Amino acid sequence: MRPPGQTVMVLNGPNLNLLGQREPAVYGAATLADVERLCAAACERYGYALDFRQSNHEGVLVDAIHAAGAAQAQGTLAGVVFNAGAYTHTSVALHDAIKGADVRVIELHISNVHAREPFRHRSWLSPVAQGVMAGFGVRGYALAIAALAED
Ligand code: CA2
Repeated sequence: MRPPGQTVMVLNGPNLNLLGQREPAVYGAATLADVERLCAAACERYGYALDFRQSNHEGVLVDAIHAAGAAQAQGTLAGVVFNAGAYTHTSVALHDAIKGADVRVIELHISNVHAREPFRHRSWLSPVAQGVMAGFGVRGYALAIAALAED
């Protein structure tokens, strides 16, 4: 069990700002604001502060991972729950950022990517992630925060 008082970064990639507005059959009805509330409640249970972010831009996500690595090295960050969206399947830059920052990342997907199109089966993040959470809907965010806390 990690000491409380740290921050958890929840980082969301491209198009996740549209959550709850389209494709409810795949991603559910919860909005990103709902996800932020759910994450805040999960963090509160473990005494964590929440740093919740979303960006549609790969470089902004790379910068966030670098900042997370620095915060983890200082002892102020427990880890990152990262839904990189479609960049999961394309981004060598995010793979390199996680590896270079030496930061604890839980890769997260709302949907079960392995039950979907073959192009979603490939992840550049999984080899550098501590673990992978997929297919539990937005509840997966809370489960991932619990996993960081109970590790
Ligand atoms: O299942 C997930 O969480 C994904 O990371 C979501 C990505 C997708 O590219 C990954 O393969 C799996 C897509 C995020 C886009 O989210 C939208 C939400 C509502 C409407 C349109 C897009």
